[in-house]
Amino acid sequence: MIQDPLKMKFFEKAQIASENLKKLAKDNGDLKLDEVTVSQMIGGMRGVKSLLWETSELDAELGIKFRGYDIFQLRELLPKFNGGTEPLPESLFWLMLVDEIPTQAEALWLTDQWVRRSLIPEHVFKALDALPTSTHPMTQFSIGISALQTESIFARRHAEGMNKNEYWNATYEDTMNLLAKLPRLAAYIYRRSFHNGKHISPDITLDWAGNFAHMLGISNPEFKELMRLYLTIHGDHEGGNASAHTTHLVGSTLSDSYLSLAGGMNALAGPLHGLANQEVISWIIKMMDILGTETPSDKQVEEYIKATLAGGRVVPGYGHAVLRKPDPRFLVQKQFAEEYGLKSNLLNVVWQLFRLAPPMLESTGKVKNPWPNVDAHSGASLVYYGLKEHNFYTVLFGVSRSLGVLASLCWSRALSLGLERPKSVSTKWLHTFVANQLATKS
Ligand code: CMX
Repeated sequence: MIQDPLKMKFFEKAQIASENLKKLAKDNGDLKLDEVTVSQMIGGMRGVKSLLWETSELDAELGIKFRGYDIFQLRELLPKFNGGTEPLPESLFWLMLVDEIPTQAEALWLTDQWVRRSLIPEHVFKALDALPTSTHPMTQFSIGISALQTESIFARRHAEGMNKNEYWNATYEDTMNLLAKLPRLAAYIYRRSFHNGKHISPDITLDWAGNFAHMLGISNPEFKELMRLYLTIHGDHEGGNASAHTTHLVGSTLSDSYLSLAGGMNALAGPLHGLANQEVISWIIKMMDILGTETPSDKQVEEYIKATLAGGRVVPGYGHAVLRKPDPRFLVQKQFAEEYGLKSNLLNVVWQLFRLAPPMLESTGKVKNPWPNVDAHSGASLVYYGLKEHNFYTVLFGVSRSLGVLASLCWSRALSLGLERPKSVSTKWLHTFVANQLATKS
């Protein structure tokens, strides 16, 4: 019945997990997991344990672990392309979906699957071409993903009366098809926005990330390796971040993979989330412009940080809602730059900021994590290889993040997780509640 080895593994594992979860809910459904404080409600629900997410887990000190493996382990252990140095993002998807590191042959099978599924219908390109080329690439990306929804197997089968036992299957098919198409969609947006619509045909002998690099138009083989690493390390960050949570929330209504991912990408496009990678580079380049130098002194950088803070703005690329140490995704990008001998004034400033910004942020007395996050480094490496259009950077993040949020959507369907519908209250209710609690105590 099922010809697909990844789907077969997923089905077997998900069936067992689903039975176990049903039993857990039946036998222990009343156990309390957490309590919510007033400041958590006002401050964006930090730390409230209320989501199930199989594909990765974030530790405040150690950073992200994908099915138990950290970034540095995955850089070693995941299959590579043609003896290269960086992991294949396809193999991260395999790991996240079925909790097993794929063999080289399994990873290449997935590469081939995504090549076969990568064709984009003409109407999607036409929808994009109807937009001004100045439209932000993330807006185009979201529209492109929504336009692809015509291809949804889940939506079609649901309209035909699909049995709910088949939801996982249709979601898996949509996810595989959508992931296969994303590099072509993103490259199309890049070339129409910044290269006069001179598009580059896919190279079907390449892997998912390598072909993406090729279609962007950057031929340096090192850039392909950077893309493999980039698309791996941004792949997932557990379930509570805004893009993951949004994809999950939209998906909980039984919206298909396309509509769910478009929602998630709209969340990623915010400056406090994925857009920070564009903001970091714009912020540094603005500093260089203002100072009239690409090699600012420590004192000049400190003054610029001070002015940013005094202006009521955040230092982009620094801080995190969960992490309390330098982001390993920042560190691995630095490691790549050092190993490949990347040298530029921009990279020097990124590393200068790593030295200067944390103590300054710490001295504000309010920033909980003064360390760099993933976005502090990524742009400088991209500029080094010639990808200089900053407002495209969040699309790269989005292509990668789709791996994790869509693997998770498959799990949400397989585990029959419920429609999200937390309880809301008004500020009036909250004030009354607090007053009553205080009155009872006194
Ligand atoms: N620069 C200046 N102030 C910062 C700061 C930064 N980089 N990071 C946090 N703060 C401030 C917050 O704005 C907040 O100030 P107020 O009390 O005046 O509102 C205070 O410090 C406490 O915030 P926090 O608890 O440390 O951080 P949050 O969990 O509220 O926010 C984040 C986390 C990422 C939104 C925040 O650190 C930030 O705005 N960073 C810059 C933007 C950025 O790099 N975002 C990318 C994050 C990674 C990603 O999702 O891609």
